[in-house]
Amino acid sequence: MKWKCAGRTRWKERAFQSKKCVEEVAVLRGRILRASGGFYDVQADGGTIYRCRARGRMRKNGEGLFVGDMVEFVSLDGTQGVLEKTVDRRTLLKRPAIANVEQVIIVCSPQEPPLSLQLLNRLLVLAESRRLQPVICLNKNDLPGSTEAQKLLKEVFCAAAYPLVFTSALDGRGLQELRVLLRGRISVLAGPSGAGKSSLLNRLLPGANLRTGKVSGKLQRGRHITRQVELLPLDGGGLVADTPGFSQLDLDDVDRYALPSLFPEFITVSRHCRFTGCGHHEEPDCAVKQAVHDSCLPAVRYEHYLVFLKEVAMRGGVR
Ligand SMILES: Nc1nc2c(ncn2[C@@H]2O[C@H](COP(=O)(O)OP(=O)(O)OP(=O)(O)O)[C@@H](O)[C@H]2O)c(=O)[nH]1
Ligand SMILES: [Mg+2]
Ligand SMILES: [Zn+2]
Repeated sequence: MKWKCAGRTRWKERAFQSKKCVEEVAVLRGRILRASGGFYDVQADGGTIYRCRARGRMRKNGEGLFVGDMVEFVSLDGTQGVLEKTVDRRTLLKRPAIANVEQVIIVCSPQEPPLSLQLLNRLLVLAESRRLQPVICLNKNDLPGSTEAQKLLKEVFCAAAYPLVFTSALDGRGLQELRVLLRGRISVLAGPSGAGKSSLLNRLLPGANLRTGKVSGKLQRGRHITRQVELLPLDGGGLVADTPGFSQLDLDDVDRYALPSLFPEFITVSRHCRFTGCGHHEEPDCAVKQAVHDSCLPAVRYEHYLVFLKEVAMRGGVR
């Protein structure tokens, strides 16, 4: 096979050499932190980062390689390597495409952009459906309206018992709490554009230098600044990925019959519903509806549950 570019020839030769002596060379393990233009930056167990290419066989078989994947690779010269295979992929998120995520930090703000409980509930449902631990992070607590927003979040999410953290990337409040929640885990930051995800990471990781952007004045919307996905190593262990913000998000792979179980506060109460597998909608003697009526469960969570139920039911809902 002819190779047009000398650089690629060298890669090919070295990859071939490494294949020949793969039995003698120690196979290393590491995690893909970023992927770009056919190269993968892999952090080995010891912490060194190797720039790798995938073995031709992997590319031919179309074996997907994702940021977050654990891989086995052969070192070429201590800085470059050849990926041999992925190991133990436990989970794979589609958007953003990251493997093995454990936790999602949902970043929102009291204003710029304004707090949307429906978007927050939607993200919580998506996190639950992928079995990720959700954390709610209200950022921009230096802005007016943050005390009211904090109170609202405490009320709405008390029954679900989601961890809540109140931060400001501007004055640094709450960052220590956030650091503790991130430690030792693989997390992604998600949430609307402009809520301050990249700004928070720039505060937590001063070397990260992630691009941030102003929220547009009139629409109070972010400008979708972050585009690429990468995992950033945290001091003291753990990895965190910034993700692009979004304005719309559909529940396209949420199962209609699983939806009630994605609202954790409904689960215990639903034991008292008349029907097992109650959809908490038109069924008689529904304990969840009764609890909402008696103000024992937050009305806004139930209201959004019905919105999502309609959405997934209209789509056919079962998968
Ligand atoms: N007042 C205040 N402004 C903040 C805070 N955090 C971020 N900002 C500002 O909010 C704007 C958006 O911040 P980004 O960090 O780019 O937001 P993002 O969530 O990463 O946005 P996308 O990448 O578009 O999803 C910037 O002008 C930041 O300076 C904060 O805690 N307080
Ligand atoms: Mg960003
Ligand atoms: Zn019910």
